[in-house]
Amino acid sequence: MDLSNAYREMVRIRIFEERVLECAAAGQVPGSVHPYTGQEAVAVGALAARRPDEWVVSFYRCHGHALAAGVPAAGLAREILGRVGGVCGGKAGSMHIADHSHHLLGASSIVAAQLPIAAGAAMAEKATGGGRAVIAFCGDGAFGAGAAYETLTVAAVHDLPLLLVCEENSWQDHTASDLVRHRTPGQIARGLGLDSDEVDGNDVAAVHRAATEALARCRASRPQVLVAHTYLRHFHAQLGPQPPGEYRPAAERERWLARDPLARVEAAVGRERAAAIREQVVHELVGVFADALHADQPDPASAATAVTAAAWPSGATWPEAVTVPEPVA
Ligand SMILES: Cc1ncc(C[n+]2csc(CCOP(=O)(O)OP(=O)(O)O)c2C)c(N)n1
Ligand SMILES: [Mg+2]
Repeated sequence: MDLSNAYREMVRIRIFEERVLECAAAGQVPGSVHPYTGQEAVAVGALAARRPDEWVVSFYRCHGHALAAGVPAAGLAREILGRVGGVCGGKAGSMHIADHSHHLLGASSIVAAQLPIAAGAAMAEKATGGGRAVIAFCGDGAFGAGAAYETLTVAAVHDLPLLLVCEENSWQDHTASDLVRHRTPGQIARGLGLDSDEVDGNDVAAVHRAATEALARCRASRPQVLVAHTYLRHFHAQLGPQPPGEYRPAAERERWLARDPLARVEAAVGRERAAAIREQVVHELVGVFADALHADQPDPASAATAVTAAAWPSGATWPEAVTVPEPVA
């Protein structure tokens, strides 16, 4: 993979998220913000391996996935700030980013709710025979939800071209994951009969390699789970202007923060080149946020528009062709 490009994408996500947190601290973000800082190598590495027409499905920590999927920073910033010109008209907000023009199907604030949606998209891809995979992201906490078990079982039974990238950051909100589970995501995936691989989620080239291999198997209709080990640089979420207090052990934080995914690529890219890339990105994003903060808020009269992908045709009825199979004796 081109490490300069990967570095640029990762720095863009890092600086974008830092700017979003500044806006949140200034009371400019409606609702909560779940920053992606520290986990940039997962989105960038995994999505560099997808074809641009393969669908991506995300969860509330979705800004990094959106940028890595090619969603323009300007439309994303306006969306998070609740402004006209946002990718969802400024009405969806931070946790529910969707941009179908970049094959980002959507993101969900409900833990694991995005997984059955991704399986449905994978089922459609399989039915239409396009040979494309669907990439879904989730946190490690999603593996405690029933929807994840159901999705993985359906994916295995129907050989769906689904790649689930699990971002294992050892925490679920302010709860340490090991307090609330007795099997890891990889063990659960393998127990349900799926292929599962583990990767250093702070090493963008390693994530890219693992995702490339997983996607090749996926496109041949073998669902895959890729567990990427990583860590949040900031915290779980910020609701309103006040950041949360620290909830993770200092020694654990220090250990992980010393393995910063950006610093690890910087050495390979070269300090001077990295500094130049960073400067360009800062310049771009200063403009993006200045523009977004000057944009209007959506007109309340537009609240009920663009809520569904297509209007249900007037006078339409439910399809009659739905038949209920006889129970098996
Ligand atoms: C069904 C459901 N239950 C509880 C919550 C509250 N909640 C929000 S984030 C979160 C933790 C999820 O952790 P994880 O999946 O590991 O993702 P991370 O935040 O670490 O990226 C919880 C429990 C929710 N959003 N949805
Ligand atoms: Mg987690």
